[in-house]
Amino acid sequence: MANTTDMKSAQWLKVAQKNTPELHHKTIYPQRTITMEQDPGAFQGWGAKQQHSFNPGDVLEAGREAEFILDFGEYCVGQLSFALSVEEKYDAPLWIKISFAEVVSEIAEPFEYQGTLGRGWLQEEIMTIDYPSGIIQLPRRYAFRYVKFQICGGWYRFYLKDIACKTVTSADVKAIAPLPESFSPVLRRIDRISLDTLKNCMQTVFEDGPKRDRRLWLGDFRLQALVNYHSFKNYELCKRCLYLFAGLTDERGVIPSCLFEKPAPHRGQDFILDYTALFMPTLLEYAKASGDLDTAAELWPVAVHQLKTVLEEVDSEGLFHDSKKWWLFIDWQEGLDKQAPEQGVVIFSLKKGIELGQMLNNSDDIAWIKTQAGKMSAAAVKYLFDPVSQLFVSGETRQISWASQAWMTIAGVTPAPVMSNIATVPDAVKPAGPYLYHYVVEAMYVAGMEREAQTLISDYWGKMAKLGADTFWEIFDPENHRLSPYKCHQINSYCHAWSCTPSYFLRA
Ligand code: RAM
Repeated sequence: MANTTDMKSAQWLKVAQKNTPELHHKTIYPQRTITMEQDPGAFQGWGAKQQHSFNPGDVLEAGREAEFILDFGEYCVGQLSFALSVEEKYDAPLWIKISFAEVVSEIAEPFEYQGTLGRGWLQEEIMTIDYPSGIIQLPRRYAFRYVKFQICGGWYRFYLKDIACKTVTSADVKAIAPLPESFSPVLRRIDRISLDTLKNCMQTVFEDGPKRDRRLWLGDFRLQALVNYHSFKNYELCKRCLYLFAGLTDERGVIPSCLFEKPAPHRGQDFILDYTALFMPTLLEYAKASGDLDTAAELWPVAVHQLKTVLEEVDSEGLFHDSKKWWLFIDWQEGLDKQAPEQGVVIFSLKKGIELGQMLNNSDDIAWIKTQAGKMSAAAVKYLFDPVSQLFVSGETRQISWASQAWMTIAGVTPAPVMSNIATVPDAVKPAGPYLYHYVVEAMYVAGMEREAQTLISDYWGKMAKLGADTFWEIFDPENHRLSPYKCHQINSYCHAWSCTPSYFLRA
């Protein structure tokens, strides 16, 4: 007989299933044909130059061999279809290679792939067609703005028309009003790009990226949900994601850091300590935004269990140590010491536990959570705060990083104005990507540095916008456009969930 935990998991996966959102579609057509040009001032050194404008009824035609690059004019997530026909003197199968690109470099440069992730994420299809006529519908869902067709036929002409993408999202774009004119044009543009990013990641779960990894990650989900509460307000999708996590805990009761929907919901292999801790805040934020206290009450034991699990890494004095049993994420920055930032994440999550516990009147749990939060805050000041620099330090090397100051500030452990102090330390370890930049901006708001926060949004996300981003990127270093945690910039995701948060700051 199935035990109670299994029964609960099955029940929760059913709740998740019931909350599968409605999907919205739109048909998008290519706007123009382009060529790729090397341009040192453009993102990753490549620009797109218009060849011809392109209208929905237009036909692409050639004989023998041809290459066409189409620009859809906006970022699309969906299925591509087109109609094919050939001259009567057709004498050989038609070979077609189709490559999709979120950004120009993906098709401007050949895929000489040596990255660490599966090559299958690079979006391309090769087909050989014996009888080229009628509508061709490509098999996958693609994420792109540009499509390259490379075609090879025989001694005949071929014709390509009705090229279109049927897009898909669970975001209801009608629910959104643009930011008021009182915001600067730069910030309004950043907001629009952020919402496009979120919309394209909103599918039957909050995906981290519609090109890659196309799955639900807890750390990304928390940030997407925050933006969603102030924009599309799809509470059903948030509920589905919470129940998927709760329904897929492992034998220790720990929720996975990522999960897959197909062929049936199942957990990924990664366990990130900071993500695990953040389940509690994510549940609280959902309850506050949606008013759905029933879900919060039902999943409260799961959230408490996550806190208990991460506390196993904290010593009797309240200090976090890396036992190497977990993946400590925080950011992709190489060499970043995670001790102090993790200490901050756990304190923050405990405090959110107190808040949710109070909403649900769970006095027993609140008592021990309070004790732990107090102990960890005291240990943070005693062992990780350096009175000379007036900054938090991390690990044995006593590393000074933005990550440590940001997370301690968010956690409310502020023996000094560390967010302004760090600005005077040029060699402090900086964030490498938008996920940590989000928390730096949040810490600035918490510290009352509203002007600095808005400047950072305009500078960092604004730089991506200036470089032509249609949606915000997974990783962005203004000094190194080809930075990739996976040793290949082409496999980076250029529409990435965790980068959509400027809209949260601008709209909340
Ligand atoms: C990557 C994804 C995802 C992130 C994890 C840590 O695989 O980009 O967004 O949450 O790493």
